[in-house]
Amino acid sequence: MEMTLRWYGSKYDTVQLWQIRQIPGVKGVITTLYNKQPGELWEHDEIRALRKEVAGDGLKIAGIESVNVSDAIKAATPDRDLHIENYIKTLENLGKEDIHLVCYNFMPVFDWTRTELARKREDGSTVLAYKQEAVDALVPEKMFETLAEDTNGTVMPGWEPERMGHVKELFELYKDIDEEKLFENLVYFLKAIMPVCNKYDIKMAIHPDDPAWPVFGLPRIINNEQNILKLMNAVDDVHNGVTFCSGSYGTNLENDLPHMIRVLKGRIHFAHVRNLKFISPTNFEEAAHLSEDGTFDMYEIVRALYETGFDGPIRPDHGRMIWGEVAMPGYGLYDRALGATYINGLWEAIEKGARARK
Ligand SMILES: [Mn+2]
Repeated sequence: MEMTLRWYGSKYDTVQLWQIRQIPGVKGVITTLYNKQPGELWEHDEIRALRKEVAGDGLKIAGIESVNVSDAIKAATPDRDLHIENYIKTLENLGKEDIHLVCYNFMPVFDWTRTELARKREDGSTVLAYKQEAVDALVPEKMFETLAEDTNGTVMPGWEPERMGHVKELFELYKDIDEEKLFENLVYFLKAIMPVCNKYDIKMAIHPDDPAWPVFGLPRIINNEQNILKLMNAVDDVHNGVTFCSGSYGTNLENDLPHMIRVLKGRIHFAHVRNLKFISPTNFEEAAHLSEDGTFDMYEIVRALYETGFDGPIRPDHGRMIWGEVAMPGYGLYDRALGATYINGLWEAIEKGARARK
């Protein structure tokens, strides 16, 4: 595995590349061109400039999270083929800059949903949290407003204010799209981009839906073992792969995370490793990475990745806000650095234990 940290770019992130470089074991970042709208073309020189900036601080781009898929592609509107053409050219430009991993998601309207961005825990740290009753009490248009004051002045991916201004129209776009139709649109998209992925060896890694059940009646298709395997089989090419996000698949306690990792062997190209603490099955908060702070057995998750030969980029995921840091919720430096160090420790112990037994 290759330990990385997500970085939003010098214009948007409170965390700097030089700080990331000082986290033990982190040699790469997962980043994006944050100013790009879904469907828009990423020019070759823009990607080159980003790569050079990252290299200037002694790091590499280990992957892109995300090249966002537009609602036109997800909902198959008349702009779909134009946007797919732009996506293909973008992948080609990424390949030319030696970038071989692209994370994306296929969630309608909302990239991910939390109902609190700063729930206070006993130790005074704050975390993102989700409570189904809070969602049920809201109309979707109000979702962003309820969160807006807790963003610490940052723009959160998937929750850009200009996008949220059009929530009603977005819902209209998806009114006839059920799970089957959404799945068909995803397969259409993947089949169209596989040739360029093969040419440049670009591994597409779909991020699961978060939470892993329908929110506001919107369809969910990447949420459990059965559905992700269905997608792997529908486009049976190694470049059609998975971002294994423990914190997203894990929102549904019925998902057996280590087992899912094992059945997806060879198709997991990117891993997001984090822990959740459940108060009830539909009320959870994002814990520290350490097993004992949450609900998941992080040792078993990392062991499953190790034993299936996972060799792609891995990153700690949302961290708690600690030590007075002011940053994008979930994306401060301190707790993610602790998470990276913890995962590195698990990995070293598992690897050396496995070697000693040979
Ligand atoms: Mn994730």
